[in-house]
Amino acid sequence: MHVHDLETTFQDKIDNEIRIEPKDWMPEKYRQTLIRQISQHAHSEIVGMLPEGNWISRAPSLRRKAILLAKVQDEAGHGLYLYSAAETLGISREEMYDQLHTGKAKYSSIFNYPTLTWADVGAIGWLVDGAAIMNQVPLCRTSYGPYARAMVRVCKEESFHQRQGFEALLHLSRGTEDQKKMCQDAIDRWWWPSVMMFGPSDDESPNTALSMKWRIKRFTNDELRQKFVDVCAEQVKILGMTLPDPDLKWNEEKGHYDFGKINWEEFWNVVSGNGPCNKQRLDTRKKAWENGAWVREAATAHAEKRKAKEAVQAA
Ligand code: BYC
Repeated sequence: MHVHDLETTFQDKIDNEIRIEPKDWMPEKYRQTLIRQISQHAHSEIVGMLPEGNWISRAPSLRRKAILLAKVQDEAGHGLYLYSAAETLGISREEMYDQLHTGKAKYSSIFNYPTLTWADVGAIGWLVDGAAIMNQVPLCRTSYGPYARAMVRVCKEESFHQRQGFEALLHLSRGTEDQKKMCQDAIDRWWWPSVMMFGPSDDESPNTALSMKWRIKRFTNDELRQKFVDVCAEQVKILGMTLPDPDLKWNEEKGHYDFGKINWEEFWNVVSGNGPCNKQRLDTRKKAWENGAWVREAATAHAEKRKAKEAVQAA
């Protein structure tokens, strides 16, 4: 078939909600866009274990510790499904790790902020996982089959994460004066970075147009951000706390909340490697990769030994 015909057939499938599968023909740019987005998503899950992991040994009770351990472990699982989904597009896991470690691949800006108190664990669950769900529920219907299927399970787990975060904050919000202060302080620090997680505004988002045409994305960055603000502006009332935005106001005409200006300078500064924890996060990942070298070598040697043994037995 002619490339033009292949492209038409491909777009027809997309328009008719037929999933694209690994062995189907796809435009090279579609493949590259998916590798970029899925691998960056995977890196975000893995790097995302670090800020919360910081509190596992200091969780205030055994119950909180068990929940947090399970949550952080879930994030590792999400990373693994996503790396596997990206591998179906013809990139190896080693190559993806290399892109992360050399700074070629991005990961979510949000994980470059520090977790200063226990309340940060609650705020991450409520706001960061809350933002993640907003973005990921539509990805369950993304046009590439393996990515969409991975997202179904991820979303179920994320929704539990969001609730555990909210519940942890609710507990603090009904506690002592110090606990209430800690709760408000965490919300104040995590709010704007969470709003930024959705990426640049639509008129500054170079990838959105094609990703919408190919139904990789179902909503634009600004559409999802607005949904997130609308939900949180109501939920924060249940906590009896406030969001740090004096311009947050219900707009009857629009049927949405208006909100203040986003500090895009801060966003791009963090994305380009200069956030409060970028260096620390990457150094930790690189060290883990280097420290794990012997495990990878031993596993490979063992697999080869078994293969050789099986070959002898089969002969
Ligand atoms: N941080 O044209 P745009 C989680 C980059 S993990 C850093 O709008 P696109 C969790 C963007 O990559 C959450 N970079 O791009 C885990 C692009 O640069 P490149 C992660 C960002 O792809 C543990 C440039 O800016 N979720 O939930 O159309 C614990 C221009 O942007 C960010 C995902 O990865 C950012 N925030 O849209 C708790 C979801 N935003 O790549 C929770 C999947 C933008 O051209 N990804 N950039 O060099 C997506 O949905 C889309 O990739 C985005 C960006 C909406 C993020």
